[in-house]
Amino acid sequence: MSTFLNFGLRLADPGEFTKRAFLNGKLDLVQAESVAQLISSRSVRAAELTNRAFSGDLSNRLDSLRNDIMLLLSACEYGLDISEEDFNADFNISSLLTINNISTKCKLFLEGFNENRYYISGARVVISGKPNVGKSTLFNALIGAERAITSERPGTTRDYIETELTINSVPVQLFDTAGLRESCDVVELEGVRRALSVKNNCDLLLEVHDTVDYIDPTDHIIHILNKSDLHNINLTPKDIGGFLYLSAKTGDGIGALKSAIYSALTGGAPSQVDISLITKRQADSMARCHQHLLNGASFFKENNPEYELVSFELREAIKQIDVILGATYPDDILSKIFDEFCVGK
Ligand SMILES: Nc1nc2c(ncn2[C@@H]2O[C@H](COP(=O)(O)OP(=O)(O)O)[C@@H](O)[C@H]2O)c(=O)[nH]1
Ligand SMILES: [Mg+2]
Repeated sequence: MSTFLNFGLRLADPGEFTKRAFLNGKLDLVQAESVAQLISSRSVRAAELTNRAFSGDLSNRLDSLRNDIMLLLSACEYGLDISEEDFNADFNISSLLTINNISTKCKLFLEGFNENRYYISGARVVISGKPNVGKSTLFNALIGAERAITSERPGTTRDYIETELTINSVPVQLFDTAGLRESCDVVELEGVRRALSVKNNCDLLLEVHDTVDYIDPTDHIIHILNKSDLHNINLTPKDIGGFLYLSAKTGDGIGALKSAIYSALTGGAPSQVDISLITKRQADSMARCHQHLLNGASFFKENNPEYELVSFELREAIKQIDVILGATYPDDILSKIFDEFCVGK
């Protein structure tokens, strides 16, 4: 290889082959992104969905959505041209219905992504809480193995440890963190700092308590009241409202916790969606497209529809679909996408 390199041969950049296929119009950006996703798929569902994107089925759906918006845009441009006397209230109502239908389609795309995103990218789930509440014991109970060291001495977990497991086919990266407490020990403080950084960058937090603390019910947090084997006699259902009550030590309630994790990540029922957006980049653009359609609809609702403004919003919505498909793209987006590929793809 070094001989060839001396002759001027160079190694391919990450994702270079796929990038060239994209730049030469053989693949659109959705298909190009699906190559990397397909390779890193960690669940059958992820492989199925990324395969639908690779085959062009997702792009066809997006094209059809773009077409719907384009047709409405043409109608509105026509509305701009006709005089006020010719203004047709029926046209206004039917256009409003159409824009609402299209925005529902966008919403379905977004909901489908939310249901499926963790099947595709995996979820970061972090166990957090004060020292000694049973975080490491819970970590071991969830993975069904003695991985984390547990002890009655607070401050046993000095850093964080992580492992991979699947919960109902959703790939989960599970983190056990150091208990958050004030300390003068430099090593422990570093553990706490790292625990905070993992905690701030997760998809779902399992906050463990061993007493009934005040809790603020927030999305993306499951509050767990651990050690049910010790104090279940004294607690009423009212005391434990908002908590998932379990014993990490005996395993009682671990099944219910896994179901709660699955529901929090996917919305509960197995997804019916067979074609889904597959990256956050795509979903972010779809959310912007949806917002432009909602803005557009608000200009119809008046008795005197403002077609200039509707047209503007429809054009902006179309631009977002073009961004998803890669019909228009800023250069830095391309390097961001393809740099994540491994060499030789
Ligand atoms: N009785 C009982 N003890 C528990 C339970 N979970 C953890 N412990 C004990 O609490 C102590 C601290 O547990 P550990 O998992 O190290 O806590 P961490 O500091 O939050 O990681 C250990 O002695 C565990 O055996 C539980 O569900 N029931
Ligand atoms: Mg621990």
